[in-house]
Amino acid sequence: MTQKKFYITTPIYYVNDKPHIGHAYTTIAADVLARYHRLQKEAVFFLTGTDEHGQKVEQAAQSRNIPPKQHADELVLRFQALWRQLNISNDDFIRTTEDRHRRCVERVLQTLWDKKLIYADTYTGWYCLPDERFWTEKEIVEGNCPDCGRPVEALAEQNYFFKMGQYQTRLKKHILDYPDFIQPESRRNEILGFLENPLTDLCISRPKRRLAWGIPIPFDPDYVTYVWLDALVNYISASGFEKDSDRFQRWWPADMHLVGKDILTTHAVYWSTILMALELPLPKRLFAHGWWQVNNQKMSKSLGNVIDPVEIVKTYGLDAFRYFLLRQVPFGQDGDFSTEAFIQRSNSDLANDLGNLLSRTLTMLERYAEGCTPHRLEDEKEQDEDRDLRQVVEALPESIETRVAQLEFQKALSEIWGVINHANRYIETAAPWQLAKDPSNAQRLQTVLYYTTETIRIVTILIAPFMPDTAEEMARQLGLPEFPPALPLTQASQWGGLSPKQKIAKGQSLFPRIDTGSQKGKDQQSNAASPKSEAQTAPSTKTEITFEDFAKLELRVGIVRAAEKIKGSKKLLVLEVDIGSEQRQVVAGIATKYAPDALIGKQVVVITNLKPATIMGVSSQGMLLAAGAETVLGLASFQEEIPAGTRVR
Ligand code: ME8
Repeated sequence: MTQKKFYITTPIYYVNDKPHIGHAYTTIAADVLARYHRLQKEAVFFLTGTDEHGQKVEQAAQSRNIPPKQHADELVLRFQALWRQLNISNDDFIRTTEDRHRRCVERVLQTLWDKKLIYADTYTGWYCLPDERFWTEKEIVEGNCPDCGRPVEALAEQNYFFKMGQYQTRLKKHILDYPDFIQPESRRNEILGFLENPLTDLCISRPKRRLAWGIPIPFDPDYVTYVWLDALVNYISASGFEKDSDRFQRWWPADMHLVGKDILTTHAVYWSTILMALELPLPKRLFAHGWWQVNNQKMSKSLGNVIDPVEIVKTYGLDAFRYFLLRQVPFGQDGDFSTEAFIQRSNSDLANDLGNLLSRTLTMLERYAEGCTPHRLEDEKEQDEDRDLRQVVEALPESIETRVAQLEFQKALSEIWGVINHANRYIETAAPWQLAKDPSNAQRLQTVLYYTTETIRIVTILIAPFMPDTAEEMARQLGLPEFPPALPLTQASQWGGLSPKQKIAKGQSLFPRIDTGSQKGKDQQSNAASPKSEAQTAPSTKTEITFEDFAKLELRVGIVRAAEKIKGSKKLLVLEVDIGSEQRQVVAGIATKYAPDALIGKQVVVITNLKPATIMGVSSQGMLLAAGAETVLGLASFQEEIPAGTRVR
């Protein structure tokens, strides 16, 4: 059987400035897909690179008073260094100033010229300088570019045009015949809407006197190639077009072009029609993801709010960053980056849910299984709670496969975290520390340990494409004999694959909690964080109390078993909290900070002797300890696994 192949690309980024989180986003998403398909044992070709010609780059070089090639040579290093830092597993990196690319662009132009699909004409119309795009009178909006909103300028000049318009019907038919070609659906409809208007021909040259920095047009040395035609060709020049036909046959068409929504038209329309003219198959899928803003503002140099991925990763760690970007918003939709949201996610999902699950399980294996992975005991009857856990875990690999195929990264991760939280609840219910007290429960204890460890093994495999370093570290601590697994990911993550009697190696916690207190200093330097209210941080002016006063408080460790919003309130949640001896209903003003689902299985500290109160018609028998004043910043809890009901003093 021939090995399935997967060819995935990112946009090639302009080297006019250093990369920011937007660039990191597309490239990380592509990396997750590349890794996923590699773990499925497919042959993967993952391409990224840089777009080094055109006006933007020429201007950036001019502003630094250096030649454009020198500028590109310097800037490209930042992209390459960032991809190394972000653990990007690209197989190739193409620069449009490389010979292999230039030759390919020349060949494309010559072919189209020979086929009489390019002609010379005088262009009169409107031009958007920053976007390097021509617009018709009808397209511009009150004298501004319909794309970026900046003023357009009137232009009349002799140029070369590609007969793009003649492919309109064919392109429309292709989009209709292949519903998956452009995704998400809303973007596909946008392009279909765009194609309702007559498709004009595409100006593919720029006179050298106006722009010198580009690939010369092979049949007219007075012109250079339009930067978009130049750039789009990278997808075939890097995969062997006209140079290595075996290689090209193997990889083309690309299985997936990942792009931001800003450059969908150039890919869906310009690129598709160029490929039609070259008689080459179109890419199988084109996915346009959403846009990141920062604290609900557009990222821009002038606002000084551009998020530097290098800084984020240095401060909070790589996998927390990779996780946040893909977990926070559905891939096709726009997202908002704030340090607060980042820290909250990292602390709750990574430090609390995943980190605690691993560390408490390893601690139990050390204590109750001689520091080894457990056996499954065949004669122990599976109890309801075991079966429930097994069934959700068994359903996971296939579901993740579907999610990843649909680029539903957010859903994939939230399903994995659903299982992590289920396992945390399972531990609470099965209470291995109680079982360990009575030797007659030895078999039951081993079974509980097996179910927990097997769940973590499967989670480890499934998070590997998203968080490769974390998965590797988890595999090491769990003593998995083979990582990444030799079997394809969906098979390796089937229930029952845990090798018993492997020595575990409990290490440092995967994700130390980010201390929001110490974060404050950093936030003040960084525009990424939203300002905190004074009340959160002002020194206390309250009067002193005696120890006896303090001793009146009864504080206990609790575990949240259920949580839901209170209708009509933005702030309030009603929780069922297990405090050991009983389950308490507690109303807490934490809904702006925590989604109800994120709280299930979470350890909290409860004031258990507070007089019951009725809040918005709901009875509350206790209170949770939390940091923050008007805005809750986090719930108090412990790093260690502590049984529900334990006194806190
Ligand atoms: O357009 N949110 O390069 P470019 C999400 N060279 N993604 C973002 C983003 C944001 N705020 N900002 C940038 C070009 N991106 C051309 C591409 S391809 C043949 C030529 C990401 O440096 C997103 O993927 O302006 C977007 O499409 C791309 O960076 C634009 O990068």
